Amino acid sequence: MEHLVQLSTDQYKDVAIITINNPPVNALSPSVVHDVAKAIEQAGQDSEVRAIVLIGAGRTFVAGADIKEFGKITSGKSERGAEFLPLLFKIEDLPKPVVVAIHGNAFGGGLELAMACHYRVAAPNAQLGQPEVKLGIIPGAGGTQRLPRLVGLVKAVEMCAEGKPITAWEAKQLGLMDRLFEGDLLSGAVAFAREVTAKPIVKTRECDDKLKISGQDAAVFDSAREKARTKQRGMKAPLAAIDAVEASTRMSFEEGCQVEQKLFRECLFSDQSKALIYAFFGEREVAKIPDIPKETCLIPVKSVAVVGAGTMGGGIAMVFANAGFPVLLKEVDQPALDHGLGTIQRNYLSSVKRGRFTQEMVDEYLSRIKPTLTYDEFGEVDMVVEAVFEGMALKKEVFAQLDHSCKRGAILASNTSTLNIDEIASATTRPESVIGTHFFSPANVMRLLEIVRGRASRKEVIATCMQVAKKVGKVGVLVGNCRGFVGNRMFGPYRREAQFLAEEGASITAIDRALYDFGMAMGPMATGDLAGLDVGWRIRKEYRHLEKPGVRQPFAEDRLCELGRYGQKTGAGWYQYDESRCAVPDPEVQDLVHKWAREAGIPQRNISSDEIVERSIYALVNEGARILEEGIAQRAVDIDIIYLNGYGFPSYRGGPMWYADTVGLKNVYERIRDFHHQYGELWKPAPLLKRLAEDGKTFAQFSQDQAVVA
Ligand code: 3H9
Repeated sequence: MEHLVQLSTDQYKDVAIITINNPPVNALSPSVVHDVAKAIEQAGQDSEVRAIVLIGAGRTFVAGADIKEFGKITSGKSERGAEFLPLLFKIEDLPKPVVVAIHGNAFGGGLELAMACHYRVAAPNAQLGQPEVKLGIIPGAGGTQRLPRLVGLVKAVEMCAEGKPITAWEAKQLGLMDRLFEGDLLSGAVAFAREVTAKPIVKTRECDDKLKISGQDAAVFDSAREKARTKQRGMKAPLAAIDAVEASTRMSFEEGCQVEQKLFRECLFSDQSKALIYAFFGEREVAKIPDIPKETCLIPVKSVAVVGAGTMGGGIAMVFANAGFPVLLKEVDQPALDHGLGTIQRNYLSSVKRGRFTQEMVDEYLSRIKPTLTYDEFGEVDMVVEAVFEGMALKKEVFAQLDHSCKRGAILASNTSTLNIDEIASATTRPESVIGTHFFSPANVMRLLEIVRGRASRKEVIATCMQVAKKVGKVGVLVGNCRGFVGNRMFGPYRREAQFLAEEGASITAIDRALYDFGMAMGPMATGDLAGLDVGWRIRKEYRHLEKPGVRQPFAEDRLCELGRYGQKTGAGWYQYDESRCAVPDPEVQDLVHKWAREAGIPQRNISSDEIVERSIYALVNEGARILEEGIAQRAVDIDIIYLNGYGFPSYRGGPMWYADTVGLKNVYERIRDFHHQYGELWKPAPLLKRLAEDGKTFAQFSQDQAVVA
């Protein structure tokens, strides 16, 4: 086995080179830290060595502490990790200059390591950051104390509290980087190290110039807290990170590190951090499909076509164009095509205004989208995404046409959000090439992509779609074929309960407020208004014949639709909307719902926010348990990643299944059993939930057990 850390010298033997080699991202496991410490000591004692270069092997410098270790620490299985902070002091105190050479990422502990070195040089593509807050923790090895000393308070607070990385160029301007090398980084770093041997050593921890607090600086922390409370609502780590940086202005470096340590440990042992770390690994796990080996052949996808230039089709075309794919965009007639292109242009324009893209970038993206009214050029493309109106007959017509026009081997994907992918595939002579790619609206913004596996979908087609998802910046999650797939199937009961609660007397604003306070990006009523209440209304009408007689069904939303209140698009739904689409509570709706409920004989009562949350979230969990047992979702984590990326579920709660595990499945099951007794059939506990609750197990354990069996 290769050593995790290698010590060598350059050809003149006066510069030692310490290379961290812990693929894939050189995470600082306790063994790496131990070996770096040994190498530093050895190089320090070598009388021939006048300077040291620290570099990472492979694709990156160091992506941070080894996140896997955190779980071992919080579960009491490991006490290691305490050697890192002393190593940083050791490096800083060395009488020989230590130059760190950064390529790829210097994240978290990687940046903390770099800041303890005396000089930093980098390749221009390097990125530096303290992204710990995204894992629910804060920098834990002096990052909150050294960073403000190098970049100043304002930037340090921003980097530690928001977790966004900066480029090497920005780092250079801020004083975090000493030099950038376009060419070979190692030789540049070695030459630089030799150049600085004669200079006096400067320790970052002793540079207090940038910490001087002026009247204005004091406000930095207040406004950072204010921003954190709105932009990272509900999250504890950003506030802790701000406290830790603020400590650097009030006390010595050593005392500041102690404050940081205390806050770091509080965060590390919090439920939020456990949930966020679970989500970090979950996002990577969903890319792994048990029955599709890593080496599965991929279909080369160099060009795509999108059928339908409506809201979804246009957004999907943008997604591909932004990622470098030439896109054919097809509509049925010129006015529809012009309308679709107009929307795309307006969307791009607003991205330029918001500073997300430059005009040059947008010109390039637009040049990749080729409008068309025919299927004439479809024979050339490698993948088609159909995004026409949601109706089976129309979808089948389009797929029969695609079968006729596309080359063999091309991927034929449908953006359906509810329809049966096998039935759509049956309109072709090649169901093995047909698959669902369910984008979420707005497609160019939402990260989630549900990839729907049809009965006949080939493994190569699935593996390619998962890879395409990554290429276009989406989190692809493979799901099975059923009505609504995973996300929308669960969302049905969730929104059903919201309506029931309104019909039983909860106010519309109280329902939304309770779920917003739970952490959802939006309450269920406001979400309905945003998506359009008519969408669900149409689907319910189509499937009414499948409803069991005698089982309670919500009616308020259908009645609102009958009154022409479709939500934001008609200026009124559960709420009223002004020009800026700002929701205003509508007392008339509230009165109407009460009147309808009384007429239907539904007793009115006060409903607590706890009940609102339990009924809504447990409705998700119960349906999720069915989906899991049926194998529609491969693992509990797949459901969670869908909810975190497509439905505004708070990341610090890990997703509905993880959340249920933390509440305890026994508690969740008992509550659902109560609801079953009170509200009947629709609350029948999922058999899997019952079983796991009785066995004292979690959804996560169930998924692990399944993996072992497979
Ligand atoms: C920290 O540093 C705390 C400090 O203050 C110290 C306190 C004492 N550890 O994402 P990818 C794995 S906290 C362990 O697919 P990419 C990842 O799971 C840390 N494993 O690649 C995956 O494994 P697999 C602060 C890690 O190129 C593989 O590496 N740092 C770690 O798309 C490839 O990853 C962060 O929060 C890790 N630190 O993106 C940075 N990082 O192949 C977290 C990655 O088995 N990492 N892995 O699925 C990232 O943001 C991205 O991984 C990165 C590369 C941008 C680096």
